[in-house]
Amino acid sequence: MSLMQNRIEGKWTFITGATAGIGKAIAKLFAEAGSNLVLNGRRENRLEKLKLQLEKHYDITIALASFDVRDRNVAEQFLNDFSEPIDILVNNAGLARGVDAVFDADHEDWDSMVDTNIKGVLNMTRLISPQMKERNSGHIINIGSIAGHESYPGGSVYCATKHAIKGFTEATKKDLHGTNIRVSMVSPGLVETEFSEVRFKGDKDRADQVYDDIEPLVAQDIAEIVHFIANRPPHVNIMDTIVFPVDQSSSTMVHREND
Ligand code: NDP
Ligand code: 8X3
Repeated sequence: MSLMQNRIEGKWTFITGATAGIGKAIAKLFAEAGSNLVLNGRRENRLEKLKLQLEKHYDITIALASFDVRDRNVAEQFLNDFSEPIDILVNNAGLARGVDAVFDADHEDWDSMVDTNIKGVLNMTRLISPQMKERNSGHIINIGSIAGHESYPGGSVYCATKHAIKGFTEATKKDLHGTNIRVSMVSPGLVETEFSEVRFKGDKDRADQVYDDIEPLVAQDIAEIVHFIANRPPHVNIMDTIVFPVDQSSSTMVHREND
């Protein structure tokens, strides 16, 4: 068997949050591997641009699913109208908002994290897992975080949402016990994407400081791990992958060159 065997060519992969960062990098890598794609995100213009770019280079079919993963009805409508089987679901869409302590954090920030990071994943999994179960085949890959394995000050609700994803991923695997459906999670540390800009509400300087004097992970690093997980032989289920930059040893232990 070749190490390079391609098991995802021709499959349909649904990626949430494909307009930026990790989701966009997964879309590019899976396109290169010949997977057909359903690309989700709220910024439709970005999805259209990505579709054009990928279709120019790869002989694959791409559908756009421009909706908010928090909106269960719109997601359901899309999936009712979409006739292709989803082989791989990558639940990637997510965000952090703010770094306030529990006693003075903003309710709206909390709602957006809980509704996107938890309920968005619940919505998509609930809507897509029945067809996988019916076919007795499929792979659900959730993007968790190191924040789902430990907690840090200022990250209470973000960490809570990612702990929820860890529990949900494990329980989903158990609900599907005895089927051929695989359920996996990837738990990254610091990845330089638009994540910190979103967390600091557009304050680019503050966002840049997160990655100052370290060599952070880049979205491609995580995309390669997602691809590796999806491309394993059908009997192999990678449950979780914790991945840090070398400069990071825990959420709060970050080695900066000038330290
Ligand atoms: P980015 O901000 O670069 O990308 C986030 C993506 O999620 C965008 O495509 C955004 O698209 C999408 N998104 C956000 N809210 C929604 C929504 N309600 N409906 C649909 N799509 C949505 O961040 P990352 O790429 O870094 O984040 C991707 C995932 O990785 C998240 O789950 C994050 O928690 C996780 N993660 C990130 C780490 C990091 O350090 N960057 C580390 C560990 C985990 P749009 O705005 O167009 O809707
Ligand atoms: C994102 C990584 O350390 O900001 O999940 O929580 S961290």
